[in-house]
Amino acid sequence: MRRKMAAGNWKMNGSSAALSVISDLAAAHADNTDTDIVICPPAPLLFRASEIARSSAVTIGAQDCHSETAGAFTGDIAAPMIADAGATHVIVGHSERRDAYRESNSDVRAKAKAAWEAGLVAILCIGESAEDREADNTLDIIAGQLSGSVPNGSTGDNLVVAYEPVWAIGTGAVATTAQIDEVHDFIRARLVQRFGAEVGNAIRLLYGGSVKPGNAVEIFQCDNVDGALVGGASLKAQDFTPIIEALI
Ligand code: G2H
Repeated sequence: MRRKMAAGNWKMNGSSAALSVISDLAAAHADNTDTDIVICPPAPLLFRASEIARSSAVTIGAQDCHSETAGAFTGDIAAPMIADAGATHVIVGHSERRDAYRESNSDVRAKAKAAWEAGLVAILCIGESAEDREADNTLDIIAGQLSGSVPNGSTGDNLVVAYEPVWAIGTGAVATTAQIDEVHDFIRARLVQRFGAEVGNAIRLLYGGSVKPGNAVEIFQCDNVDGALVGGASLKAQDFTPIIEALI
């Protein structure tokens, strides 16, 4: 049985005042031992967020890391720094970074490897564009992203793959359960083929892209959906809580 996961990606939103969302979630889910709840705030909030979440059901993740451990990389954050701030997870390869910063599959692979070396769980994002889907290339794109972005050596629990169709991110458009099933079953098969049944079946698969309280229950009924990576609806405890509860 894979543990369920609800991961919130705050993107470039939030301030120290928003950290009350973490204490609210921790209080609301004090008895929740079934679901991993991960909040990924902007980097300046990581340390305080980790302090607030300490000993609660909430854990903290970063939104990106550099592939090197230190050096002359102005503005970047190394994976060991994220761990040092008390976080346990890091998102790598989000489509916004693949797009805005031209991150390639090999860049994402190096970041995931750096995350593992720092003892972090990598939440590795993949997903096709609207053009890819219209051209019926979805599974080819997913296959290429998986083979190119996922490093060798997954132990199962150090990797979470988030399928986020780019056309569904922040748009309100959600993939149908048939579309989610098709892609998640494909990802699972590829992971089992590459890492073997034990590891491949242990890696959690999240769906992301306009997940809201109103659509979470239906999405979570898909066999190979182990949770969600949630953007906008993770910014308020009252929106994120029903999504977490839909997983329990
Ligand atoms: C996709 C998702 C979070 P939203 O980026 O990763 O954002 O839920 O706002 O579509």
